[in-house]
Amino acid sequence: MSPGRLFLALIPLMPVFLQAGGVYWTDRGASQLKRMNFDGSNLQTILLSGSVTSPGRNLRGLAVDNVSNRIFWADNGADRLLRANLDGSGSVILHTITGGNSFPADVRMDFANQQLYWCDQTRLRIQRSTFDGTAVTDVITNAAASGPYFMDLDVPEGKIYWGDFSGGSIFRANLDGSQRETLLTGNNTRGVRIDPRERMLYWINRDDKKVHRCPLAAFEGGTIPLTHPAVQTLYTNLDTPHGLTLDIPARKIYWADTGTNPGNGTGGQSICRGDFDGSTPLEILATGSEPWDVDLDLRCASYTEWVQRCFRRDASVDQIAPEADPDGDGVPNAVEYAFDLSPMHADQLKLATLFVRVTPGVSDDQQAVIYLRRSGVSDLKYNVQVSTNLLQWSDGETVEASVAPGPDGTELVLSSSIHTLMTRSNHFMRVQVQLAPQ
Ligand SMILES: [Ca+2]
Ligand SMILES: [Ca+2]
Repeated sequence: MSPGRLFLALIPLMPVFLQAGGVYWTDRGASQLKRMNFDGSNLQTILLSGSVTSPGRNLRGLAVDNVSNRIFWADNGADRLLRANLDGSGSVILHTITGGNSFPADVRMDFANQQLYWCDQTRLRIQRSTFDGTAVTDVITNAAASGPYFMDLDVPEGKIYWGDFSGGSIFRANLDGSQRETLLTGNNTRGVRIDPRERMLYWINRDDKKVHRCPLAAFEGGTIPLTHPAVQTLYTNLDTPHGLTLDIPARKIYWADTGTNPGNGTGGQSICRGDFDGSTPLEILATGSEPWDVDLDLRCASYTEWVQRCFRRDASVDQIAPEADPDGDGVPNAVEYAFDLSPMHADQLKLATLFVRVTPGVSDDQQAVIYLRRSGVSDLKYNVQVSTNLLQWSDGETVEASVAPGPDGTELVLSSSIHTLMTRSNHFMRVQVQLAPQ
């Protein structure tokens, strides 16, 4: 058997349905919801056209639901959680916090359990509800003396991470609030995110005006200070950095900067982008009045959009070409696009996995390949081929046994050979990717 292999050819393809992704953010100063392309182009104000026409007068956290094409956000002016379709239609108030003295801040989503989480800074708690705003439940009460302010979820690991408003700590607990830990001290947290793939925690410190990260392994021995040697500094000399989000496949970080310390650093009143390892200078993608939080819809409808997502705006034409391999990992950009990999990082992930498929009740086994495929794109075509000699490859001798939804507009495809191991002693499979001319 051979490992899954790839082949790149260029052919024209017919257009199909497109769903572009992009960057969504709250502009607290302008009381507006914003959307733009990954490189900051095509900046738009989202106009609401449902049961509310104003997003609120004190906008805070925002989260994108690219499964159902919706955005969720918090308005600290009227103490509400709201929702709208990505185009602003269907806007609705999900939940209004009654009793006064509340401050809904960051919002995050648990898609596996269909739950919306939010921090309530002044009521010192983290709460959740359904995506329709019903069944409001306390998750963690007394989350911090100064109140929880920014948070993230690691649903597969059953963890919630949050930072407090002014106490200087980042905490972690189970999703039911048990096994609470203090991970970090000495940090005025304004944005925290987890990368489950590399077990890395990212956060922003409003006081030192920096973006930091640290391997989760460093917290295994208990609480560490910001000065711990395992804490890395990615970006410095910022203005007033706030909300933070990650593009894990592309290894990019995005953050908002409210700009409330004008003249003190770079990126004020802007949405900024950098690299996971801080290896290239920050990019200022767009400016606003007081950007407060940012989130991403990572779907890409075309190679051009993927380039905007994965490369710096000043990348050279040679670097972004489909046949180029700027990270030197042997995978050309077109294939990095097809399998949702990073074109600027030598990926350790397998492109496709080949295995023997055992079907209960069937007397012989078949080879099968499993791979990640973009759905809803106009310029890619995937084709699984088989061979007995690695020289001649045949189409039409595989069956798509299952297609399961993957993250961010992808799907996980299991394709099985029609030949059994009994009838073919030499048997190879490969996934062919075809990209339309750019
Ligand atoms: Ca590459
Ligand atoms: Ca790569």
